[in-house]
Amino acid sequence: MKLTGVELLRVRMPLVAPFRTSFGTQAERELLLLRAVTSEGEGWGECGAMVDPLYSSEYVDGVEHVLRTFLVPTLLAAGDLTANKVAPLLAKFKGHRMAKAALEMAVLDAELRAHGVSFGAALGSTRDSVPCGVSVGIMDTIPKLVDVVGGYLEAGYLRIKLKIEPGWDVEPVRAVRERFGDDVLLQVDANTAYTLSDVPQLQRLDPFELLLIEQPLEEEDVLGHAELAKHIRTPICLDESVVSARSAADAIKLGACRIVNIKPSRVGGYLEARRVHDVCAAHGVPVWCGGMIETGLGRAANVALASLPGFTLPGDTSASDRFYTEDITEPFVLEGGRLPVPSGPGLGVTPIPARLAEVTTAKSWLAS
Ligand code: SMG
Ligand code: MG
Repeated sequence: MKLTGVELLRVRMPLVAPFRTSFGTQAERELLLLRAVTSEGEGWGECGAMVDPLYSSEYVDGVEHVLRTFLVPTLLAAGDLTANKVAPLLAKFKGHRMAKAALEMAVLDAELRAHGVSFGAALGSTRDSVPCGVSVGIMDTIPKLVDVVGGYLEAGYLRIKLKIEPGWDVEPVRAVRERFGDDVLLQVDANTAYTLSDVPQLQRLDPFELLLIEQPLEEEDVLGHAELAKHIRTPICLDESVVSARSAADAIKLGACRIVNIKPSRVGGYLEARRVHDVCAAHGVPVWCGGMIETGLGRAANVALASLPGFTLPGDTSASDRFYTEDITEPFVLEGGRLPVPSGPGLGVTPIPARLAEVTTAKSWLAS
């Protein structure tokens, strides 16, 4: 297969409601899509990066720049290409994992479509649907939060994740437990908002039997997480800190986490995400699939990944209508708290042309 060109599409979609995390509030999702054109057909990629470098260091304009200047030209010049060659070809460029992940995803999609193989089959799927959780933002009031959580439980979500930050942690958790009971699978995500001086406050979450606390401390503080783990009962799950299979192995060995959130964009692509899964499985560490407010394209690939055997916890693989009134693909619809794993070639979904045109704010074509 030869890569002949890549189209970069800048897309902007309103969210059904603002999504507030410990690092900011988002009312719309602006992201980058890639259409890889190859000698065997085309494939789609989606980049997890947000407009501002607040979740991690990457951001949409930076991704676009590194793709245009370094990553895409390298693959265009590479001659015979397979998805497995993408990461080794791009390895000399440090970092920029979200940019690399999007490009690899587009090449992988093109390759799999050409061979008539689905993402799920290629990655090692063992199920045809996956259990779904939902990530619930920080709200202005506790009654509003309880209302929103009630709506998601009614919709069938099998696990609730509450975004937390100092000042919004024990009380929201208590309110959700009091209203919906101890059987609800409940977890929290701090997006690095705490420090080790918050140990006493984080200990106050212990009685609520949470599934996990996600990324309480900063990204680089793996040893801090190992220290925190000695003082709290809630299992620690790492998100931002795990950027590769190697860093996952290190974190596990150091005792920094008992569970891992796998986001393909954060670790440089679906092929590395599978290696993170394999490393965790080898250590008996449960994993689940994270989310970056994906469109139907990224969602399709995430659902495929989440159908691997080590994904034993429900992921942030919510339905399209969790964030979007109208998706750019056929929507993913919750059925009994689960989403079906697409079975068609490649991602198994494609953008609806008229819908894609509506949300596209800029396009550019890169070719050799
Ligand atoms: O796609 O359902 C989704 C979002 C899930 O909470 C979610 N993602 O840290 O896990 C996380 C956040 C990162 C993105 S927040 C803007
Ligand atoms: Mg997270």
